[in-house]
Amino acid sequence: MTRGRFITIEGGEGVGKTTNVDLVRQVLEEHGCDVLTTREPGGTPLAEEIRAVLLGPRDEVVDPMAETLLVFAARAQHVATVIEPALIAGRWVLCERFTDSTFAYQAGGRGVDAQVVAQLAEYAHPGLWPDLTLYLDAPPEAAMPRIAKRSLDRFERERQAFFERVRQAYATRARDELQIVRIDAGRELAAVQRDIVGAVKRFLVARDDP
Ligand code: Z5A
Repeated sequence: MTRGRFITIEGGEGVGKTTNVDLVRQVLEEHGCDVLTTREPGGTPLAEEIRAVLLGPRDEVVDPMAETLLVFAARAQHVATVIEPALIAGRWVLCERFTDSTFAYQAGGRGVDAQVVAQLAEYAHPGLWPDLTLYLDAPPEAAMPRIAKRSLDRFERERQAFFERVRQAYATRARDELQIVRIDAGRELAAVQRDIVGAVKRFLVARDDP
C-alpha cells in the first residue's frame, strides 16, 4: 500500500481556506486520490472540545504557552487517531491549518519561541510534515471585512498588530519551507482558484509515486 499524501491549507482569517477545500478535494479526486478532509484545531471529538476551549472568548488572559500546549494536545490526538491512520491506509489527507498555524499564531503572534514550537511538533507528530501547503495570503485589511458580519472568536478579536505579526511569520515560513506555495488570496475568487488548481496540478505531476 502506497502511503497517502498530506496537504494543508494555511493563512489568516477570511483568506478563503474553507471556501477552497472542496475545490482542492475535487482536483485530487479527479486524479483518482481517495481524500479525507479535516481541520485544526479539531478533527476528532476530543480535539474539537479543545478547539472550543481555545476559541471561546474569555475574561481570563490565556498564557501563550498554555495556548500552545492546548494546540499541540489537540494535534497529537488528531495525528494519532485520524491523520496517520488515513495516510497509512493510502488516503490523501487535506487539512485546514496545521503546525504552520502554530508558527504563525503562537510564535509570530504571541511571541512563543519558534524553536520550542519546532520541538513540540517533533513530539506531537514525529517525522510528519505536509507534502504540500497552499498558503493563502492576503493583507488583513482585505480579508477581515469578509468575516466582519459573523460573531468573532478569541483570535479574531485581536488587534491589527497581532495579525500583521501572524502574516509576517507565515511569510518567513513560506520563504524557508519549499513545500509551501504562496497564493495571492487578496484577489477575486476566480483568480485565486485558478492559482490553487494550478499549484495542486503541478504537485500531482511532480509527485514521485511509482
Ligand atoms: N489557531 C492557532 O492559533 N494555532 C494553531 O496552531 C491553529 C489554529 C491550528 C481557528 O481557525 C483559529 O485557531 C484561528 C487560528 C487559531 N484564528 N482565528 N480566528 P479557523 O481556521 O477555524 O478560523 P479562521 O481562519 O478564522 O477561519 P475563517 O475566518 O473562516 O477563514 P477562511 O476559512 O480562510 O475563510 P472562508 O470562510 O473560506 O471565507 C470567509 C468569507 O470570505 C466567505 O464569505 C467567503 O465567501 C469569502 N471569500 C473567500 N475568498 C474570497 C475572495 N477571494 N474574494 C472575496 N470573498 C472571498
